[in-house]
Amino acid sequence: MLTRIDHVGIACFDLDATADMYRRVHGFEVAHEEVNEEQGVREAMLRVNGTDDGHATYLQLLEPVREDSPVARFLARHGEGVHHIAFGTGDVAGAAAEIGAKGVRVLDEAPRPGSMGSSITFLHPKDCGGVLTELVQAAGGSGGAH
Ligand code: CMX
Ligand code: CO
Repeated sequence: MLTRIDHVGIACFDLDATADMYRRVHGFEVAHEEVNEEQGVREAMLRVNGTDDGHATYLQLLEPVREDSPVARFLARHGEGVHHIAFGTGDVAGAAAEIGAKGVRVLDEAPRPGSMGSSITFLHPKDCGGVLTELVQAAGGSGGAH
């Protein structure tokens, strides 16, 4: 079951400048920053609000750390902007199996590490109305802090 919007991923060329814009214009602060080598990104999580499953909704700013990464390819083709939407679930492997059984391409054989100790997997945008879709299980399972 998908229970919340975990984050909206936004591709940018300059993470620090984009985070500054969100601080100045929207009043959002960076709650967390990390490099995910496997995904090829430096990312900043801007917490927007808490959700009624005990977790939260974020903006995820993404700056590529190598040219052969999905975010670098996206920026080259489309420029800066919304890259993906991520839904939260208490069971990412179960949700991916359930959705995969409906004929949607799941892009990872097994969940991979995501932001803040979460487990993530992606659904192909061509099977989701043109939207690259991520499923996220927060660290500590369905009831833990995110
Ligand atoms: N949203 C919507 N459509 C997208 C897209 C996106 N983010 N990225 C690519 N596409 C579309 C392209 O427009 C293209 O469509 P057309 O054939 O109609 O032109 C098609 O998908 C293939 O594009 P591509 O440039 O060949 O794309 P890639 O080789 O990068 O493959 C995808 C696309 C989705 C399989 C790949 O980006 C992927 O595996 N993504 C998952 C991992 C990821 O994005 N990680 C970064 C985020 C990490 C995080 O959130 O923590
Ligand atoms: Co994401």
